[in-house]
Amino acid sequence: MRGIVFKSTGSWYKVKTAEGTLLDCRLKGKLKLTKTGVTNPIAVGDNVELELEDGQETQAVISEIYDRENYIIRKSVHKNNQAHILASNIDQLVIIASLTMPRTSLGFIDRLLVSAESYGIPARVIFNKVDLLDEEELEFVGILAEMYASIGYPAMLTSAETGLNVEAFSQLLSEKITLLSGHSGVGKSTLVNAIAPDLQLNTKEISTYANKGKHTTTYAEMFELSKDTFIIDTPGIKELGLIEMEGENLSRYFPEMRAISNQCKFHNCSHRHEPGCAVLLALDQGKLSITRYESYVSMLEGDDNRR
Ligand SMILES: Nc1nc2c(ncn2[C@@H]2O[C@H](COP(=O)(O)OP(=O)(O)OP(=O)(O)O)[C@@H](O)[C@H]2O)c(=O)[nH]1
Ligand SMILES: [Mg+2]
Ligand SMILES: [Zn+2]
Repeated sequence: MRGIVFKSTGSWYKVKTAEGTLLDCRLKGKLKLTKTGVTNPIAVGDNVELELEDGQETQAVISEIYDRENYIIRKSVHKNNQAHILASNIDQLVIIASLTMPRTSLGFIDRLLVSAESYGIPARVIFNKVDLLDEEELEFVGILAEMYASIGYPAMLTSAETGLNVEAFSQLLSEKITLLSGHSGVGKSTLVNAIAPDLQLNTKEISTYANKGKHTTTYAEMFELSKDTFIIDTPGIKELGLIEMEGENLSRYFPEMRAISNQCKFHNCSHRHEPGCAVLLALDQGKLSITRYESYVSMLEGDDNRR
């Protein structure tokens, strides 16, 4: 029997079978051996083989894990050099951001986009809560959305409050497995509830957004919105791990830089100060976004620009 892992709570897993039954599962002993450096052997999104436990109808053991198409890791907060597989087999990353309450920094968005690039996962950006913006802010966020779209990340403005583009949001999730990410309080769960009221995800009034570490949603969990449409709601992720980037050029993960870096005079150009740099020239000519370039520099320098 085959199934998809919907939720992991330590040693138990909720797995949905192809027939649509939710089973409580544990791991068969031999599967507990984990890859070095990874704290969890099974992640949300994994395709697994199940065997019903003797005499049980709702309990099974996971006897096999099928190869992952991709997966996203998250560095463990507690253990150094330990990574946690957040989710696997993802079709797209949808970043939910908001300009206010809370403010999502462009650095945060760009970091997530770099992660998505490094995993080869298509990404989109949604600016939610636009009902809270004044005219000037609305214009600004419109320009941002156009900028992201122009470099390959379709972007859109939504409001779960007024219903603006909620239907379009629903459309873009259709028949895909989507990882939803974004700071706590930007409205991830509210947007999903708006298109799938039956799910009744927990949402929360937050009086202060100063502490972006507090999350209503506290674990990654997969939800089925309709047949073949799944979302993985995550606790407002601070950081997605990057695929090993040592010795590689970070600008590879900025598609707009990648597109022109072969025109730089030096093949290993860092696009910071080198003569004949096509990226610096394009910046000068207003062909590249300054905020994206700033994110690039800040990531190169290892700054924490996530908040
Ligand atoms: N004005 C306005 N408020 C919104 C909108 N979307 C969500 N909210 C409110 O923002 C608050 C936080 O929403 P949640 O959906 O819980 O946020 P979340 O992103 O799921 O947060 P975590 O689960 O903590 O990561 C709630 O009070 C929502 O009602 C919107 O478009 N406009
Ligand atoms: Mg939530
Ligand atoms: Zn260059």
